[in-house]
Amino acid sequence: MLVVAAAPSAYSFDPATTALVVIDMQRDFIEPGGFGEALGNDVSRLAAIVPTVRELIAWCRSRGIRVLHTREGHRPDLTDCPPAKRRRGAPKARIGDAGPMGRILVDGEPGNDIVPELRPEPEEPVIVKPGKGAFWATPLEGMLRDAGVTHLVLAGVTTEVCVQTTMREANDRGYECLLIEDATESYFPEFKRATLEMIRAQGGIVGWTAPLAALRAAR
Ligand code: TIU
Repeated sequence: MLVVAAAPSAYSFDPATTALVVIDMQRDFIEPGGFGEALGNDVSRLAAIVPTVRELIAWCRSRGIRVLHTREGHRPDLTDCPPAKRRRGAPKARIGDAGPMGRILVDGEPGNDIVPELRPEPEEPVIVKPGKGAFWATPLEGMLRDAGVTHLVLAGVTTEVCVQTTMREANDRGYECLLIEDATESYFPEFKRATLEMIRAQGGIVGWTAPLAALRAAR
């Protein structure tokens, strides 16, 4: 077992039964012209964590921790995109509309690719998800169960939307979850701060948080 100096308390895990889930580090959220910008966000904040996420992935690979990636993406016919989701907000371009990186938030389009710095290894699963949470309408839970995974390390974007939703889904399914503080980011700094606080409040009601340096120092 390795022990991380995490908040609100020490987080213990066995690399053999742990998976890193890297959430939605895709061009749609990180580069101009994708879904994030279409919603009116300044996407430049998110690119700043790419080097840290890259280090985290490399560390996990070197420790034999399974690495999984997710992308938020819809089928080209949008049959997995509820009209309520497509209508939401007043975006410059809606899901499925043509944008500078291809159709917005559609699987297979250039904008839906994971950023090149974080390209998955061929053996690493990439879960394409139609929702904010990575468990909804995906094979993730069965994949984790088949692999005997009990602990999840989480990273990615955005902290309070897809990352927090996934962490809550995982927590309700019995996984012990650690969110890496400097490997997640939001378009809204105050939402990131609040999300980290609410996750570890009440004795870790949703799980644990720690910076990458604490994970690297785990013994
Ligand atoms: N809008 C926003 O903050 N996030 C999303 O729509 N998806 C993810 O967080 N991946």
